[in-house]
Amino acid sequence: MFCYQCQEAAGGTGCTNAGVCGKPEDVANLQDLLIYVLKGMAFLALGSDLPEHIERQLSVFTMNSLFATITNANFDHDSFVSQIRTALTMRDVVQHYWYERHAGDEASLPDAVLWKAEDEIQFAIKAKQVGILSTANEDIRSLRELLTYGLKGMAAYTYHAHQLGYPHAAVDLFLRRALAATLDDTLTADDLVALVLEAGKYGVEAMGLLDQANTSTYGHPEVTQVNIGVRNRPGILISGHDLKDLEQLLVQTEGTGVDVYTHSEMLPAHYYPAFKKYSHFVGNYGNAWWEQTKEFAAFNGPILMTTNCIVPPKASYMDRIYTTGNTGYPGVRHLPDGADDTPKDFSELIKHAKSCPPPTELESGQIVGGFAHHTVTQLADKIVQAVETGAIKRFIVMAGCDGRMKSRDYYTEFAKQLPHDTVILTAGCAKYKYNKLELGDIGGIPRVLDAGQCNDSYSLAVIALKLKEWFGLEDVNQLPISYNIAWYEQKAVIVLLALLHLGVKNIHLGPTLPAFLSPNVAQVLIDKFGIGGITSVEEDMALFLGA
Ligand code: SF4
Ligand code: SF3
Repeated sequence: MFCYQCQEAAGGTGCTNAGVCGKPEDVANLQDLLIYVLKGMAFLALGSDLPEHIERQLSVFTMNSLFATITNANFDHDSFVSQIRTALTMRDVVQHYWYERHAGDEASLPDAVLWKAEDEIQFAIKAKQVGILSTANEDIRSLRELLTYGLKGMAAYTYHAHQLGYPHAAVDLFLRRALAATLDDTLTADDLVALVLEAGKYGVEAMGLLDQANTSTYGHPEVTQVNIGVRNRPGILISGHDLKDLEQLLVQTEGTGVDVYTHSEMLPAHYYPAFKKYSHFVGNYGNAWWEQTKEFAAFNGPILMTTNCIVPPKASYMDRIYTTGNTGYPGVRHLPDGADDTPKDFSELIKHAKSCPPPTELESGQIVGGFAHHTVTQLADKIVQAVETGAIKRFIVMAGCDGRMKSRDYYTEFAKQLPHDTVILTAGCAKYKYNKLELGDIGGIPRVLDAGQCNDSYSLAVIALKLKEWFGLEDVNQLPISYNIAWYEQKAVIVLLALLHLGVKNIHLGPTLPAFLSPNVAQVLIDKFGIGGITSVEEDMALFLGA
């Protein structure tokens, strides 16, 4: 195996035996093979007139498959084998339509279309030939992977939007075009750079679509005090990013005597008006994903993982963890989709919860959030005044991911040392590094404004564009905003590309720059966009605040 898609890539270069994340070699290889088949399918689909229902099926299958390969989403060998089998069957169907337009053109078909296999042994052999290192040129490899990781993030956003009934044909088409482009040996590094930047454009579209899907379905996030303590009843802990799963769980647990708590990226669900009406939706339990091994043990009740991030479960709660959607873990029960768009059946989970003791309290009190673009727009007068009077001197975007590396303490320290006339804009699980510090407020505006999940980073872009408008500026880079973003997995890649598309410059990425950026590709990002890493809290503070 060779994988370098996340920030924890072993030795800062890549995982080669097993993932630091816990992904075993066989699963990593199967993920590579699945992506290879997706590329072949994309190639065929681009050259075919597909009936609408097949087109849609293909788009949904592609987004599900890409999502399943995101870091910490799915560790289950069998589910990848079955996904590859389905992909090969679908590829045959699409190939049939391709031949209708290209009879006699078989010689132009790439290997990703032509290879065939019957059994798992052949899968394993092929998988070893089509991994990341099969692209020999380091810069082309880097650009292909940067693009693919952006597509994975994009697929996660369109998946959630699709779940809520919001498809996006143009984004689906781009996904296909970009996947197929990674097979094309005639593309130069410049061609691929252009595609990577174009991915940012579609990233903005995908995130905008998800924002529309979420807010139309569940209302605009509101300023909310979220309880971080527990009650004395059995509970279910729901983690990941899938709001529809949460909705169905809240409906099915109502009146059962079972409470529902959020973990990690599900915290911002509390900000939505649609979920506030459930009195058994108690609060948020614990912190970011990487603390789950101790927090899930203490929760005592069943845990539902709706998306990434899963840490290989400990024996102490292995029998209490469930996966659903695109997540999976060997030996963990998987709750399937409902048939024909009916809700998922969570009765097993609820029954399980009833037999468990209430959660052990980890902490008590409240944290505040709900500062997505709609709320911030309502605070416009207050914010403009605070900036004009000098009460707010600078905004620091500290969105992104949290992670287990000690070096991420940098972000806690950075937040602590920021002067009192600065405001942190955040989204994603990165917030857990500072959302429980007493950072106070500026004239009633909290110094940490949480817009929501990493999926809601779109809100931060909208806020930046609004600030530009309120202050009558020409360029978003004239704003008193600095970007000190923490990244971990591939959704952060599409957020970064989206910000670049919106013209944001001088973004700092940490705790380390991606291993998948070759020196030349990194240099392009530095030259074109002023991308940088992080150094020490003191040096970066001076840099960001212009001291
Ligand atoms: Fe390594 Fe990250 Fe890949 Fe896991 S996802 S195998 S930690 S690079
Ligand atoms: Fe977090 Fe996995 Fe990225 Fe969604 S939950 S931000 S790491």
